[in-house]
Amino acid sequence: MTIVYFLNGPNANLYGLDRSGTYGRESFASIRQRCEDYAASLNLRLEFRQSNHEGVLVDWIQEAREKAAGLIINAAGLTYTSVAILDALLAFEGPVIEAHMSNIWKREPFRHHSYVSRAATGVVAGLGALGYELALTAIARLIAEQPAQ
Ligand code: DHK
Repeated sequence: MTIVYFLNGPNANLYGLDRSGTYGRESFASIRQRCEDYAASLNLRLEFRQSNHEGVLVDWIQEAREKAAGLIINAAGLTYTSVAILDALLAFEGPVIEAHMSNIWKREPFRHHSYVSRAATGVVAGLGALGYELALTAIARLIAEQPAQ
């Protein structure tokens, strides 16, 4: 079965609990379940993970090089700072989708520059967890359309 890694960065575990409402009311556990169910309907095996630690995310991206056909990442606050995550993503050969719950370009200027984007095939932002389902749709299609090795 085709394996896709969906990696989530710092504080994503707080979605639904954040009082500003920026990331909606749905809990991270519920979003995860929704993504797993949707991935299964696309015949994808999903590795949906979250870490607050940059090095752990780098390790998972390196692991994905060996195991995954595609990768979706919401690096959260590390999007704007992490050359290490960018370098790990550049070493990943399959399609990469950068995902954000919020529309990062509508927010503070420091969220307008993404290191992740340099390694991303495409970007989904501002659509909440719906964007995660769209990212899964896109990655399934991109993997299926890849030329045979
Ligand atoms: C999530 C975060 O935690 C923020 O640090 C980013 C991103 C935006 C999101 O929209 O999912 O700036």
